[in-house]
Amino acid sequence: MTDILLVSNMMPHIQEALEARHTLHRLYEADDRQAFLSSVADRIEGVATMGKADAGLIDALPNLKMIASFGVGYDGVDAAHAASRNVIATNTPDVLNDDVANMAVTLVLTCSRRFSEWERFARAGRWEKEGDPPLARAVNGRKVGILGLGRIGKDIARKLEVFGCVIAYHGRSQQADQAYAFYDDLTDMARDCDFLIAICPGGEATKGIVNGQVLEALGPDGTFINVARGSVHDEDALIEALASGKLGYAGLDVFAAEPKIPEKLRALDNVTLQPHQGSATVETRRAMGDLVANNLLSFFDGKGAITPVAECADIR
Ligand code: NAP
Ligand code: 8YV
Repeated sequence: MTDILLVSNMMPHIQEALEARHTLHRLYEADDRQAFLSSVADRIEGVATMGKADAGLIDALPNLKMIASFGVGYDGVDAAHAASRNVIATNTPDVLNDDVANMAVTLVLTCSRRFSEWERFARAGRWEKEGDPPLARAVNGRKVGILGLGRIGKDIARKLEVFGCVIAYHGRSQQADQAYAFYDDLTDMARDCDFLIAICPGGEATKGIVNGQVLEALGPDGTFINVARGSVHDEDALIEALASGKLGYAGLDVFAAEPKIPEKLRALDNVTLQPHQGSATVETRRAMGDLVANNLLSFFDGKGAITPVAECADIR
């Protein structure tokens, strides 16, 4: 039996799978988290978390061996620090590709057809008073630039090709096995595209890379979709571009300071908002939870972690 710290309240099936074989300590239930942590710190070898484990937490646990994080994005886990302490960190890749890609495609269609706007229009009884709303835009034949052609980005590309979209991508390097047009400059790609979809990791390296210049290049007929992290866009610049009409439309699943969405953004008509729902289906969340539990079970059975993050790939 191993002592595992539950940093956050995780899905019951994760807790049940772990509790059948190990001892769980629930940090999220403690009134005094610091005192609780001190009382169990020496015993803890595993951590299960909803995407957060900073250097302070890692250093507070001298016998820590593994951090299993729920979610593929691990910008809230200090993986480099974990690796420097020989602690292995895992995430939940691949099992969520389909649903997150579906969210991106839904946002593309929702924005191009002004679905949320006309839904509000119909619901408010404006149709009978004002007549038909203005025409929307087709997606067939339109150019989509993907910022981050990784596991999910490729799935988005494949799905949007079925709708007749023409795909391009930007990343740190060109992928030899991909036929899509590669742009080494994000602004250039935005200028050439009708849609820009962000699906790269969050964190310092991508902080604010979708800035005012990129949004202006996308232009008044352009649409920005973010299913990556809110840190990837400059939120003030995004609000300004949408409000002034320099950018046509946005579909956002992620925000800079979740769960807060700025009032100014919520007030705009030319934006569709989702409360970070990319992977939020019963099926996908169950699969993500299974992977969190199975990573811990496999590791503490001596069979190794299943999906270590890149920084920890060499740790056994
Ligand atoms: P992935 O397979 O690692 O793909 C990431 C892609 O981003 C790669 O193509 C990579 O290409 C590119 N990239 C990395 N760093 C970059 C940089 N500094 N500048 C430009 N491009 C960069 O990851 P994934 O599984 O597809 O997931 C991607 C992200 O989606 C996650 O990290 C998470 O933040 C987000 N996500 C959101 C939700 C949601 O609910 N909205 C759900 C799941 C995931 P290069 O290496 O060539 O740069
Ligand atoms: C989850 C995500 O909503 O996997 C990710 O990176 O952003 C989403 O799947 C999140 O991890 C739940 O906390």
